[in-house]
Amino acid sequence: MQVRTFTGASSQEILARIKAEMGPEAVIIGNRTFKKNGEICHEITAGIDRNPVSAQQPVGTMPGDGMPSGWSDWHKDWLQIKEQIFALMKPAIQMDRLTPRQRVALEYLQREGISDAVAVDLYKHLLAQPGSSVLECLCGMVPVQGWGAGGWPQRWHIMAGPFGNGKTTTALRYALQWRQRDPDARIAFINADCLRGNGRLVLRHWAELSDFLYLEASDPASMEKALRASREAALVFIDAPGLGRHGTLSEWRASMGLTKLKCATHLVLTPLLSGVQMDHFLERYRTEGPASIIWTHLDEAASYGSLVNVACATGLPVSGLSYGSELKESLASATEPLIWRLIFKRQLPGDPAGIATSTPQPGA
Ligand SMILES: Nc1nc2c(ncn2[C@@H]2O[C@H](COP(=O)(O)OP(=O)(O)O)[C@@H](O)[C@H]2O)c(=O)[nH]1
Ligand SMILES: [Mg+2]
Repeated sequence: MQVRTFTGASSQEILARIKAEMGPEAVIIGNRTFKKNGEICHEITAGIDRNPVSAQQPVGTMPGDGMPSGWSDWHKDWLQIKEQIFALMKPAIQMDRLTPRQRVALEYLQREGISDAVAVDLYKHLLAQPGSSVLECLCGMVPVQGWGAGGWPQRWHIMAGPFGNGKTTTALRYALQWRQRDPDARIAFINADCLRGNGRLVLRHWAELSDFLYLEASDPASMEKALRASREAALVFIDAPGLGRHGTLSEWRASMGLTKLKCATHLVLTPLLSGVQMDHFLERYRTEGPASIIWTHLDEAASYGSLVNVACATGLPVSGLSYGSELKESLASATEPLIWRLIFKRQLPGDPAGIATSTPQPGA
């Protein structure tokens, strides 16, 4: 077994280094937190069993397969170990070092489901920036880039995410909003989820009603044809299918000849999923290039801590907030006040009380 010890200012950073340098199969053997020159330092010891098979292959690869054998078990173990480490670190949060307001806000967020890793991170941000409010720190941790021409100049937009999360509905709503602002805009839909009957009919129906170009692509040849047919459009939505349990978005893009397409990818997620399930999706739907998170089914969720967890885990900005099943008045372009009102006051973007312009003051 190869054993290495890593030190750093945050456990998140150390875990990322362990994963990058030793691979996802590394197992945490020990951890400790200590003070050095008045600063909190973290030390994590990790080990990896180098068996003959994995020693011959680069980390994370396997001939003829996207994942090494037993990868998903290792990944699950890894996530559990990670949570345990952060649970151990939680006592390192000394609430009495925070102001009463900061304490109330942090405790509230923990009840709303922010992960231990995010709680520790926020705590460290608050200590590092004395006098700053919780919202100031959170804004630095949760990037926002609202949907619209200003933030998203790309022509091609891939809508990705698990089945039923609202990819097709969201793309239609984005397109309808765009059309309202620019009635002459040419908008196209490439339905790559066209093997499922119901969603296909809905999309075709609305595309025809709204005068959007509608194309279908279930393989690389028809995708290439569809991309060519839609090149005059100002805005093209590629509606991707949900992936099987072992599929990844980058594999799907490669299989459809989309690896080099200069596009934005919007990951459609719902806070109804959390914990291990969400981590599993984020791992499989990882993507390169400009990308965002669109949160859907907000009207059905009871708490919104996962919006912060996912932002911290992926670094991706939130672009849209969907809060109803209708095509109209159920999707808002994301803004910081809308997000913080949702998290701290559970106000949906469409709530009359949520349409005020001020930002909520957590702990007030
Ligand atoms: N309640 C609620 N339903 C939604 C929301 N977004 C989408 N839906 C509904 O969820 C179902 C699945 O949406 P769809 O766009 O077909 O999902 P897809 O499989 O990801 O393309 C449809 O009945 C939508 O009307 C939302 O924010 N809230
Ligand atoms: Mg769909």
